[in-house]
This record gives sequence, C-alpha cells and structure tokens, in this order.
Amino acid sequence: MTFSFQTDLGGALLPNPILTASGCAGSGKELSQFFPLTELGAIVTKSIMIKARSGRATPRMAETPSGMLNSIGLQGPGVDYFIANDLPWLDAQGARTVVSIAGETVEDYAVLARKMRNLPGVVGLEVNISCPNVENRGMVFSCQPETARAAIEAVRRNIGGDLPIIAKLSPDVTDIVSIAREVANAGADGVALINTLLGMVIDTNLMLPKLAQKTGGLSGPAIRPVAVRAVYQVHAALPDLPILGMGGIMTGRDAFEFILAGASAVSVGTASFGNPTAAISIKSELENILQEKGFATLQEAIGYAHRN
Ligand code: RRO
Repeated sequence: MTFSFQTDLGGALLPNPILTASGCAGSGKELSQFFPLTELGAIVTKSIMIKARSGRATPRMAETPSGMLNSIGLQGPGVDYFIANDLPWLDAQGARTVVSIAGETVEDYAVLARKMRNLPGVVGLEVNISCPNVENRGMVFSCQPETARAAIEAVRRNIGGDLPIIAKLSPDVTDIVSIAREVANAGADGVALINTLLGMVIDTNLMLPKLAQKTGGLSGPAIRPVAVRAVYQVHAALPDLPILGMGGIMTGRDAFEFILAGASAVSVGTASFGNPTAAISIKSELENILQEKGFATLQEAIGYAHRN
C-alpha cells in the first residue's frame, strides 16, 4: 500500500504537510535556487501590507541560545507590487502559495482580503494578527479576543469564494485557546501556531539592548516546547480546527512532534537560515518516521498524542 502524505489545511489540499514559515523565505526566489518550490506542500510568503515599508532600524537580528531574535518590522514592497511581480513568478514555478497578510487597522485587513480574490496559484491566506514588531502593542490584534475577532471577520466578509483563512496567533497571551475559539467563530478555517515570542537581548559590553528597537520576536528551537504546548491545547479544545504548527522545527522528528500534538501541517522557518534545504530534509525524515511508526497516512498521526 502506498503511504499518503496529503493534508487538508482548512480546505487547502496539499500533497505534503511541509510549508515554509512566513518571513523566512521572502517570496520564494532565494529558496528556488536550492530546490523546486513544488516540493513543498506550500510556500508561505513574508507578510504583505497595503503599502511598501522599509521596516525597523538596524540592527534587527540577534542570536540567542537555541534561537534568534528578529525585529524586521514588516519590511516589504506592498501588496500591489507583490500581486504584479511576486505572485506571477510563484505561479510560473507551479508553487502552491499561502499569502500572509498584515494590517495596521481592521480596514487594512478588509482591503487586503479584497485584493486576494481570484489570484493564480494562491491556495490559502495566512492572516498575520500577531506580529510582535510594531510600535503599538494594541496593533497585536491576536492579543485581545475583540481585535482578533474583528480582523478575521473583516477578512471573512471581504475574501469572497472559498479561499481558506488561517489566522496566525501570538503565544504571548494567557489563554491561547480562547483566542483560537474567537477566530474560529469569526470565520477562520484554521490557525497558525505560533508567531514569535516577544523577547530582548542586552549587549553586556555596551550595556544596551542589541536590537535598535530594543525588543524582537524569538524563534528557533528555544520556543519549540511553547509551540507544541499551544498546538496541543488548541487541538484538545477544538479538535476539528486545522492547525499549521511551527516553532523551532529543525528535523523530521520535530515536525512529527507537532503532528502528534495536533497539527495538520507544519512550517519550517529559522532552520532554513542555516540550511536552505532544511524543509526538504524535514519532509523526507517525517515521511520515514511516519512509516516506521506504522502509519499508513499522515491523517492517522494528527493528534495521536491525545489518545488515552
Ligand atoms: O516583520 C517582522 O518583524 C515580523 C513579523 Br511580520 C512577524 O509576524 N513575526 C516576527 O517575528 N517578525
């Protein structure tokens, strides 16, 4: 019998569950030098906003134990450039694209959602409501149930058609399950867990924060247990809500951990900075592990750690 690696991420049918993590592979051009983008379940683009942005002041990256801190601040070319240039290129590669969108206001999410209608090669939307690198913490929509709901409702009302909406949540909350429930009720087809954790590093020689804007988002293996916990809790409470899991996945075994916790697919981010082919190795390692453990399909393994 042939092994089935397919997954269904809230209506996005993907041949395998390995995606890039938003922000870690731009719009795919750099990675395409190393492997065909069609090898991935999907590519998740850097979050796109309405207007072009140069991002935050430098330095905006710092190494941390088993991780890294970033303070990019939503650098990007703006949605119209993205639609005119990056998306046609991705489509020409045959890539399945999940577009990540980010807004400063609820109305921004509405405008971006309208622009996402009927675009070639786009299989889903990741709605980033959790960027930690903004001037105003009130802009971290997913940190409050009301703003999380308002942003996702705006996307749902304006997207039209049946493009899956995946809401990306912040781990910097007391109860991530309540936020997941809120966005599901607002019309999200799934959730992406987790964005980076807000952190800081101080240079002890200079005796000042290493990042120009002081705080940044922590990613990498250091945050994996936090991410696995979030996936497990949300899957336990909302077993029918598809989850895109991420946070420090370096190996197929790490990806398997997220699948067992309840993720239907996973994103590989920080690992690809050190090794651009990380996602491809993780894909084959995960497929091998699933078969060694006796699973005939990926589906059977999703949430397997929840059994009694
Ligand atoms: O651009 C960023 O600084 C950034 C974003 Br949009 C995000 O969602 N998460 C992150 O760690 N950095």
